[in-house]
Amino acid sequence: MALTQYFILILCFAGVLSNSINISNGGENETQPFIEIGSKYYLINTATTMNWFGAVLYCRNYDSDLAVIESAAEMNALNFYLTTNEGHIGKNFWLGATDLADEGKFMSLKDGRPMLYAKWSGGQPDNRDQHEDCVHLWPVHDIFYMNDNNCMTKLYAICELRQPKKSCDVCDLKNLMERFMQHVSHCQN
Ligand SMILES: [Ca+2]
Ligand SMILES: [Ca+2]
Repeated sequence: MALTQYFILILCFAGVLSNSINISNGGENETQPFIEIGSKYYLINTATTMNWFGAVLYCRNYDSDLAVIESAAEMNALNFYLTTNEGHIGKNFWLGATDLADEGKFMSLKDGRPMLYAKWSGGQPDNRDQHEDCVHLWPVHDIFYMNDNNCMTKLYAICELRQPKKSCDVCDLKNLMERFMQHVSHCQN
């Protein structure tokens, strides 16, 4: 039994190490086509418009989630990028927030909790025609704000990586080492 546990631990340990090596060797290529904007890595799709559900699936296909803006700092960083990089201004981008489940209560798709941050455009969210349940970035005079829109409207998508911080790999390794040391001390007792 103990031998099996050690074997599993070694396999896990090897897996963590190989991940770390890939990241250190991969450098910037590791996160492509994601780009670092502020504290997160985003994939900004400007090739194909899709409805909100299509945008959710599109991001999942890249092991990411439809972006959820959680602070003014994130909003400002994204706004700056979108308004200073050609080809983004004038476009609308779906975000990972919706009040589909409970009208008026906008929830984050990422964690199922209420949206932490919102920068609504004037008069929004208005649930126009009682049919606007999905949140998107909307350029108003070249600055992006949020608006609720019909989920079937075809817009572009912004995805965000789930664990953008490379330091998380260090956390995983640290946790694994702690578990390993606990196991060793348990065996010695
Ligand atoms: Ca609504
Ligand atoms: Ca609206």
